[in-house]
Amino acid sequence: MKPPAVDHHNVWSHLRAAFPADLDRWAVETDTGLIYTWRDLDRASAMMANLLASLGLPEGARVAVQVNKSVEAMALYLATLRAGLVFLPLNTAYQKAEIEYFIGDAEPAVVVCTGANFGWVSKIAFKAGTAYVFTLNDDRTGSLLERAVHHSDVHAPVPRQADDLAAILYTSGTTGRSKGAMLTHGNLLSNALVLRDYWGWQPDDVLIHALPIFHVHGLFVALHGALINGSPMLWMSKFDPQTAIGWFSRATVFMGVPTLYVRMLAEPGLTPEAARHMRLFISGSAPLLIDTFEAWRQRTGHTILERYGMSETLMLTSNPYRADARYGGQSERRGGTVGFPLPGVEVRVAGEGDRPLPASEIGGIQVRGPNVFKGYWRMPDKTREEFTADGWFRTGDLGFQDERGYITIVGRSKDLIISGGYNVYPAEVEGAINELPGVAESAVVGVPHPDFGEVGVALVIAQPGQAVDPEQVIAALKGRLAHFKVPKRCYVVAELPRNTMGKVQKNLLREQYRGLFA
Ligand code: MLC
Ligand code: AMP
Repeated sequence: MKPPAVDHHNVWSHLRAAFPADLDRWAVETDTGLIYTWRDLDRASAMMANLLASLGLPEGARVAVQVNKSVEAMALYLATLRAGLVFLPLNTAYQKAEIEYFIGDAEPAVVVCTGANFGWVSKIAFKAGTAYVFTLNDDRTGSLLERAVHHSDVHAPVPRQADDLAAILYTSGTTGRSKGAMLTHGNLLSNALVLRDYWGWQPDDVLIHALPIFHVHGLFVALHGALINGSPMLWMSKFDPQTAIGWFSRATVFMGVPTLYVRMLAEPGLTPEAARHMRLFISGSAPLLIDTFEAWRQRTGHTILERYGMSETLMLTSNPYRADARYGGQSERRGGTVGFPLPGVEVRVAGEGDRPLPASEIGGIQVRGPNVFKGYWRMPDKTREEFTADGWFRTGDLGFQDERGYITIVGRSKDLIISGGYNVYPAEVEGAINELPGVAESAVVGVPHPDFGEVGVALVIAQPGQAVDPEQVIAALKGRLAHFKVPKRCYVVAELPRNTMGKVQKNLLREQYRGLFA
């Protein structure tokens, strides 16, 4: 039976309304061979939502989650939406000090972690005032499920308005402190609906879900994309190129960061025949090299569709899936570009004083629209800084829009490294290095890497009379930071190049070390 038409903005209700009429059809098949029906997703998220509701949490309470990818973890996300609470996903790579910061800053009422981490996570959480800590493992065990099974599998979603918070996603800060981007039900819903139309989702589509579900790409773009079209998913707990290629014959849509495409290209099984059943390959979260774009076309006969987005804004631009009437009917997916602003999303390129620039001139990319977040959690000053006086959000990306309307990103004004689709802020890593014994100063820069696109390299200056061992620097950082943030190489140097103001010239360092992984 179809649920009634939705008269409010709770994203869950809109996803649920798109479920197929026959709830006993398959919705998810995992790489371990488990099959979940649409009814399973509905019941599991209802039971968890009833458990959350039974806790009597205040309006706007946060549910922070650091667990391995599983269908139950996805159901927990859906349950949080259903219950009208705020979902706060955390990368499984984050370590103690990072988790301590996020929990201290967000003050979640509920924390869900793996059984293996319960000891240290619960200690941090209870100290920060969290009322409930549950466990959830990727083998369908843990106290969350033990408690949820005692609750009803029927649940009426809590009505939400477009402006109500749905999720907080932490993005690292340029000055070290991470900021929580507050996303509303209206943000998530508008983006999901736009992408469903722009990427031409079909009734018989099947998505290969290969990304983690703690960032925008896997959690919103991929998951919402399938659910709001009632499309089943082949579900990979951890990306494996051979499994992905093996699934192409049963799927139609794949979404990945460029590293996933690079890894699949290294597989001899990647052929036009293997990819014949596929309809669409989408790439984003980091620049897709033109070599990868072209190699993919040669090896599979498919042209990757590249799009561009951010945690604060969800998806902003996309190459066309088919002729776009707004841009003279152009339908070409152009490698090296991120395409056109999505319908309803305004994009401008601005120069000095936030003045819009003419076509083809490089400037800061600024955006406006129903997709743009509400602000940074408890950082009104930071929020104000990132918006122009006339209400545009400054992305920190540099680019231009050509005469044909295509946008190209040429760099970033923010000091940021994007490694395998994860953001690494040099300021945060330098801060951690500078605290190590014997270190006077450091600089971290991104250099090209064949697998991750870009990785960090650390240059360290020792204090006078002190010896610093680069390997010990790396080892010490691995105890403090998520490992993807740890520079892949470290060098102790006598000095760093500086400009006349004394500022480290990172462009010279990037140039000097750019061949390191060639
Ligand atoms: C893992 N490692 C990385 C890394 N991923 N190092 C640098 N960059 C990365 N991205 C390191 C680990 O710390 C570890 O080091 C070693 O590599 C092996 O770890 P692994 O877990 O086995 O790695 P693997 O499974 O191969 O992971 C690689 C990956 C993963 C590419 C599959 O990074 C990934 O899923 N990336 C996708 C990120 C994503 O979803 N981004 C979307 C953000 S949303 P050690 O030292 O411990 O041995 C966004 C907005 C938008 O940006 O527009 O979409
Ligand atoms: P995040 O803060 O993790 O959401 O990362 C957002 C950033 O990723 C953007 O500001 C861009 O710098 C970058 N990004 C996302 N998609 C692309 C793309 N297709 N090409 C280049 N950079 C991208």
